[in-house]
Amino acid sequence: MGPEPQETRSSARGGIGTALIALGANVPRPGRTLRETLEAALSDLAAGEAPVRAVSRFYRTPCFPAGAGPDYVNAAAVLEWDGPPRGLLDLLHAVERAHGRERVRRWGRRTLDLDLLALGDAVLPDRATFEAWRALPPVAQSEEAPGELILPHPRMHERAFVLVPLAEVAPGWVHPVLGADVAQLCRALPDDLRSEVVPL
Ligand code: PH2
Ligand code: MG
Ligand code: MG
Repeated sequence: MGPEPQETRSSARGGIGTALIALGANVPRPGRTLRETLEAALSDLAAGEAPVRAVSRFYRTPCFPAGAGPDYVNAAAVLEWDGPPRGLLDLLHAVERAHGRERVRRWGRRTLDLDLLALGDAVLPDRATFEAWRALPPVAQSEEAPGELILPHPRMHERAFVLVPLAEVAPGWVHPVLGADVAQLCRALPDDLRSEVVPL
């Protein structure tokens, strides 16, 4: 077999084998800045069979929900991943653990959070389940966590700390349910939310 056609390997097109991830941290590890933790995580991902194709700038962002914790540093990246979704999730969790992440409380303080936002144009486990999670009222969102992988991430299109960095590395990725690309989703956010996301 020859090399894969160029278009399936391109980072920004959101084709097969393209994973979009969000990186975040709001508790520094001893002797490291938040940014250094995210940079170390990106090196680990590259070493762990998920080549990193593009990385956004690093941003300081107020914790969501407001007042729930210290500011985060957030970034977004495009990875190459041709295996099953579960394998990538396992890799992300392994890298989180290697950087001191303990899964104690949802939306708690964290030394490293790696969220899988999308894998190509996959909708998992199916459209109806995605829609049910997308429509979850805000109170239930803080109390319920899906037991299975939902893709795209059901909140990604609402969050400036995800979309602003993502718009740098995958502006043309089209959300397979909403039908808008990342640049459009980002522009649709309220100005005040977008302006809270400030490059380091
Ligand atoms: N992640 C959370 C909860 N709140 N707030 C910001 N600013 N950035 C995050 O990455 C973030 C958050 C849960 O994963
Ligand atoms: Mg998160
Ligand atoms: Mg997470």
